[in-house]
Amino acid sequence: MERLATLEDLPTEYVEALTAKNLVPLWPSLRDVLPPYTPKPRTQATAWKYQDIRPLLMQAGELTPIEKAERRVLVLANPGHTLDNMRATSIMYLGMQLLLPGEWAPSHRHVPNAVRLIVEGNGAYTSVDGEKCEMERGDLILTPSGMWHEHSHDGDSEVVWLDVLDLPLVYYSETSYVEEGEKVKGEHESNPKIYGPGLVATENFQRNDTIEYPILRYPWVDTKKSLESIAAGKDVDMVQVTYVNPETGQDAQKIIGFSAIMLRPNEVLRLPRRSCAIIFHIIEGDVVVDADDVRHELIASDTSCAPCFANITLTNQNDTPAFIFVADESPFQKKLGLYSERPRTDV
Ligand code: GTQ
Repeated sequence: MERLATLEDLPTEYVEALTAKNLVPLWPSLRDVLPPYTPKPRTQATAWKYQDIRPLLMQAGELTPIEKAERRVLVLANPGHTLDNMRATSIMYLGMQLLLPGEWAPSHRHVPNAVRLIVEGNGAYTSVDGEKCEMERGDLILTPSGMWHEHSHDGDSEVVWLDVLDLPLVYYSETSYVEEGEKVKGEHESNPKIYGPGLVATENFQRNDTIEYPILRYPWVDTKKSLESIAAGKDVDMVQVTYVNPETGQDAQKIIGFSAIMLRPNEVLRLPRRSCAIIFHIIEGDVVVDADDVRHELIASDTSCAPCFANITLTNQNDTPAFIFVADESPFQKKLGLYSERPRTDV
């Protein structure tokens, strides 16, 4: 491709005359915004070790009372986007949130979609539009756009979870805002809309309700059991389940996709090269993540991300299985016609 003229090739007075009228020449930036053949991601393959996060998060618990934080979160920021942008990838936000015994993170609702993946502790729960969702390690809890949510803690140990939000996308599109809910802790019941595979509350069924988000809590015990039964099959290439909305069979949320991978003992899994960035969070076991020439050795509760079109290989070097929670941008990209796959370049 032809090398194009730069800003320096233009007379200073001309550039100043453009600037004064809010005009910009395209050609000096054309190859940046339309790079030849492959996107140039700012997202860097980055890992956040839980052993680094945990002491600093506990310190936040001492330094900042929950009333002064509302959400006591350390953001897992990708240096490629600069830290103040609070992005793990271009459209995904990650945060580690701490709730101490007896604390309450008050009710609010906002435009960005959120999920929680529970990392540590017992006795906390998130209430989503009045439905009480217990938080056990490895559980996935949805708080989709516009749904009221508050976090409470009746247990006696610290509770930590990973927040995954589409906040960077929503913020960039200038649609992000929050509404404050009741100032008092709500009384909530476990009242799931769906009680098991193929079972729905008759009340909803008779009213012919379409429930937009029929499942808000996906317990880890069930996810793990599903993975193990897939792994027990013959000739299975990849042991992975996707979190879906059972009403539609589509992704559980609209913008970020969620799944879980089981790496069998000593398994080496080479992922397809895809146009979306990806996040890995280790639930159990040890995993070596290679993304092109960057290697991260992760253990339970560690988190990493890889940019679009990376050649990603996941390796389990142990004689016991490993379990990984995965978030990616594929629902967003597929809905907008941006998604593609390419052959690996490391074969
Ligand atoms: O728990 O509602 O990490 O509103 C960022 C924004 C968590 C939450 C975050 C939020 C929340």
